[in-house]
Amino acid sequence: MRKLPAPPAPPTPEDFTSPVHDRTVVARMGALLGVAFTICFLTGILSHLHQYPISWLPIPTGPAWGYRVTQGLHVASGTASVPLLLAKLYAAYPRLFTRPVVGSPVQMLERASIAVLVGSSLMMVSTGIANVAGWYVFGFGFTKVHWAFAWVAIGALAVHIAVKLPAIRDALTPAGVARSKSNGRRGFILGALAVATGAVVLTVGSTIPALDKVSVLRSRRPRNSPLGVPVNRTAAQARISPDLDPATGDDSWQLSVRGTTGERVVTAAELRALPQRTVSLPIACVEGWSADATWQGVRLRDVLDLVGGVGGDVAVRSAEASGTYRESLLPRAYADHPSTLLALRLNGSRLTRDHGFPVRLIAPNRPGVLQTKWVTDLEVRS
Ligand SMILES: Nc1nc2c(c(=O)[nH]1)N[C@H]1C(S)=C(S)[C@@H](COP(=O)(O)O)O[C@H]1N2
Ligand SMILES: [Mo]
Repeated sequence: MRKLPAPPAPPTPEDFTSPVHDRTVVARMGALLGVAFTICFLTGILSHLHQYPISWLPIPTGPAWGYRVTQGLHVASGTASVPLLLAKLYAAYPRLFTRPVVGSPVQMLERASIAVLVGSSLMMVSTGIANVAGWYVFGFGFTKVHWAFAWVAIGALAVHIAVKLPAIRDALTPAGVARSKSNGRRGFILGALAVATGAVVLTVGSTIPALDKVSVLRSRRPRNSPLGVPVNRTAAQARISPDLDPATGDDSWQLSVRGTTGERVVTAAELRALPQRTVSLPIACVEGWSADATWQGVRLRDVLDLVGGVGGDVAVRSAEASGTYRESLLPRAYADHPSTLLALRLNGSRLTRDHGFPVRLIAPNRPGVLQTKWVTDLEVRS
């Protein structure tokens, strides 16, 4: 009887002969990815602090464009990480075939941290991209999951760097580079960088108006939107009563304001009788777009002066019955800021229903999600 041929042995890292699978390439790609992840992580923490403020770590009200820049960087660095991550995984994957599978404790830690790092990184970029695309396929709260996995990813990254530090150092020293089979494979790395840059350029027009035409993959188009600002959630989506309509009910609405000296109703006519101000402030949406705009309305602090002044943080509530962003909390320093308005007009026109008619909040250096539309109710929390 003839013996069956033995099954082929699994490959070993040495079977992958492309010079791209080289430790210097892997280490250099890792360094680039590390920069992108760090920018993304730090700007993400800032965004989280805006949305879930900590009393002992107040966020400054300026510069007015601050959140626009950090959120733009967050989305751009997250976008750039996708090709960088794929390139790094491609360069490194032959190491999956290192045997034994379970080696020394350090090796086990190394493998486990890589599994967690790769999994959580993919989770971060996929939820982030889906969010920017406004595609809520995942049946969970985006912010909570994105936030939790960010810590998993950054923790696994710290372990990964710590475990690999000797190897990284070795691969990146001049002697290490000289010993590597590809001398760092510059073409591959520059190619990955070019793709990353291209991905950013094709999308960053949602934030940088000058690149609007080039960014064919951008998620929003401020310039083509009515009143020059995209709408993230329409009045219909937010189930705002059709009675709140500039065409029919422009004078029938009112605000309820509760302050340190009591509660009162402020009518539309009273609000219009207060000094009207004009400010230039961006809307910077966490979903990856931003736009400059000119707003007209009354200072929030002028309204609060009717009920005892800015005596604390201010809860800003809307006509929206449910929804995560139906209400926001405005820290005291923001409520007191001269640029913080209850806006009645946007870019020279009366607010449309979708932009928050009759009145909406606009404050400097603040995420779009917290610029509450369809405001009905203010409450000072002293
Ligand atoms: N009440 C309420 N206000 C809201 C929202 C919302 O869902 N409900 N969405 C916010 C988000 S996510 C953004 S980016 C801005 C967008 O304002 P715009 O639609 O006028 O551009 O409104 C904010 N205000
Ligand atoms: Mo937003």
